[in-house]
Amino acid sequence: MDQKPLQTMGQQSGRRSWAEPWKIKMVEPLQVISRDQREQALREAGYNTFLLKSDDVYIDLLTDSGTGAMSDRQWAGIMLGDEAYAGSRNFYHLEAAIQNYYGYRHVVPAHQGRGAEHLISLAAIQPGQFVPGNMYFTTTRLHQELAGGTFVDVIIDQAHDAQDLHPFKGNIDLAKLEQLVKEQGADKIAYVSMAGTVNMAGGQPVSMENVKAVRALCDHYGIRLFLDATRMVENAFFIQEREPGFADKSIAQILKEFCGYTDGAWMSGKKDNLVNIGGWLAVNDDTLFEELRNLVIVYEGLHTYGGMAGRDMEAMAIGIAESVQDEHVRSRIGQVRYLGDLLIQWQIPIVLPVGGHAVFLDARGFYPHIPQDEFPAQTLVAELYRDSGIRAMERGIVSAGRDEHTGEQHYPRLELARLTIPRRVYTQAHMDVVAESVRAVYEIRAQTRGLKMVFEPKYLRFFQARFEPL
Ligand code: P70
Repeated sequence: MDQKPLQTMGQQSGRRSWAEPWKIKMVEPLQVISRDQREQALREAGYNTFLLKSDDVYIDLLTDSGTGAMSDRQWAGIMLGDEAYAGSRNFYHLEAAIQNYYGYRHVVPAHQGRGAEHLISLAAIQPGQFVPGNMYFTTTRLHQELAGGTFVDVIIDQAHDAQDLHPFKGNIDLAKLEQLVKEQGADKIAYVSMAGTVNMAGGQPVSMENVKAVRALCDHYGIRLFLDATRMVENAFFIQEREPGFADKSIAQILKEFCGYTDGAWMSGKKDNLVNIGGWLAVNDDTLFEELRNLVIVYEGLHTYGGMAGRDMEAMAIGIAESVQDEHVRSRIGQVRYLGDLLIQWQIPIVLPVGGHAVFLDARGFYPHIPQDEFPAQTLVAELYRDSGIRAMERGIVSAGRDEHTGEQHYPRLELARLTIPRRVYTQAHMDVVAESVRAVYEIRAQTRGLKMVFEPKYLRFFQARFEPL
């Protein structure tokens, strides 16, 4: 039998290979349970991957949130925690890192992203106002609604089409935004809520040109522009790669320029900032800052810790500096893309172009025979777990939930299963195992049946809903 010569990854792509800019110092053993045990675990978890025990999971691609590996420097920083109730030195390190890399004037710490979302929503939304944004995110929209606001999706249409190859599918559609402002009046717009790389669209970026144009429109109408900076570093990579004029700028320069067009940001530090827990809010306006600094003590903790231990703040300050290193971001997104490219070559339907933090499987492409209210993406994540113990996350109709006024389910066009890659945790070999499991599940797609929901919680139902096979 003829054997093809083996090729490295770089050779397969016609370039010199490159690798992660780190080596491994400590490992965490993994185990795989048997197929029968997985079947049982799935039943006990109500076919919801959020309800699985992590000991029953082999490769965990549920989320990139808080699941990254910290560096030796960050762990050293943990030992330097100053656990003073007030004025911890670690807070000042964190504040300086945010001011330096993101460029905002004032910093308010929070225990994680949704803590920060809660505060900004309370401070910046009057009941009855609208909050336009580039596609909803679950926790963000919920906090906007709990504060009395109504979220309006103003992302470009291409974002809702899994196959559209637009390089900046996270962009805001200026015409949609302006129409809303004209219809409602500028005083009915709380602020524009822009996310850097849009999670629910597949990790898709916003261009510098777009944020500039949105800024100009906001200035024209006197509206504030706030940024969900959770994965903004990854957004900066796409600008460097795709937008004319940015190839020679560093990720750090692009990040700071982008943030400079916005009035403030909230952050889940558990993603880009490379920590297991933490978040922050940062704004330029003095009055708004005073209000946020007052609110944080009610809901999170004193304004110099906001729900974090001193050591957590130190780890995040160091993580921020590491996160903007060009080599780090290139290898991080390179790994996501490696998995995506394998699936593309095997003609498995995924969201294109491959985004920053995850490969999103298009469940409609897998299961055209399963109607959306039989939960195709939920079915797909259950099938993947059954096949190999790999855990993914539903990002379709279950995540979209119900309309707060009518109680009707939202029917999002995107019905996706997210294979989310934690930062600095898994190897290329893990990605190969994942790709082969996705293929195995794809091959049996025609026999696969949907699910019915048998328990539905009131808030963010995807976390705790339970299902049974049809
Ligand atoms: C995920 C996580 C969190 C997140 C985010 C964006 C763009 C804010 C937050 C909130 C965790 C998650 C959250 C809700 C549903 C599923 C998973 N995203 N903005 O896995 O930050 O989690 O720190 O409160 O992506 O995508 P936090």
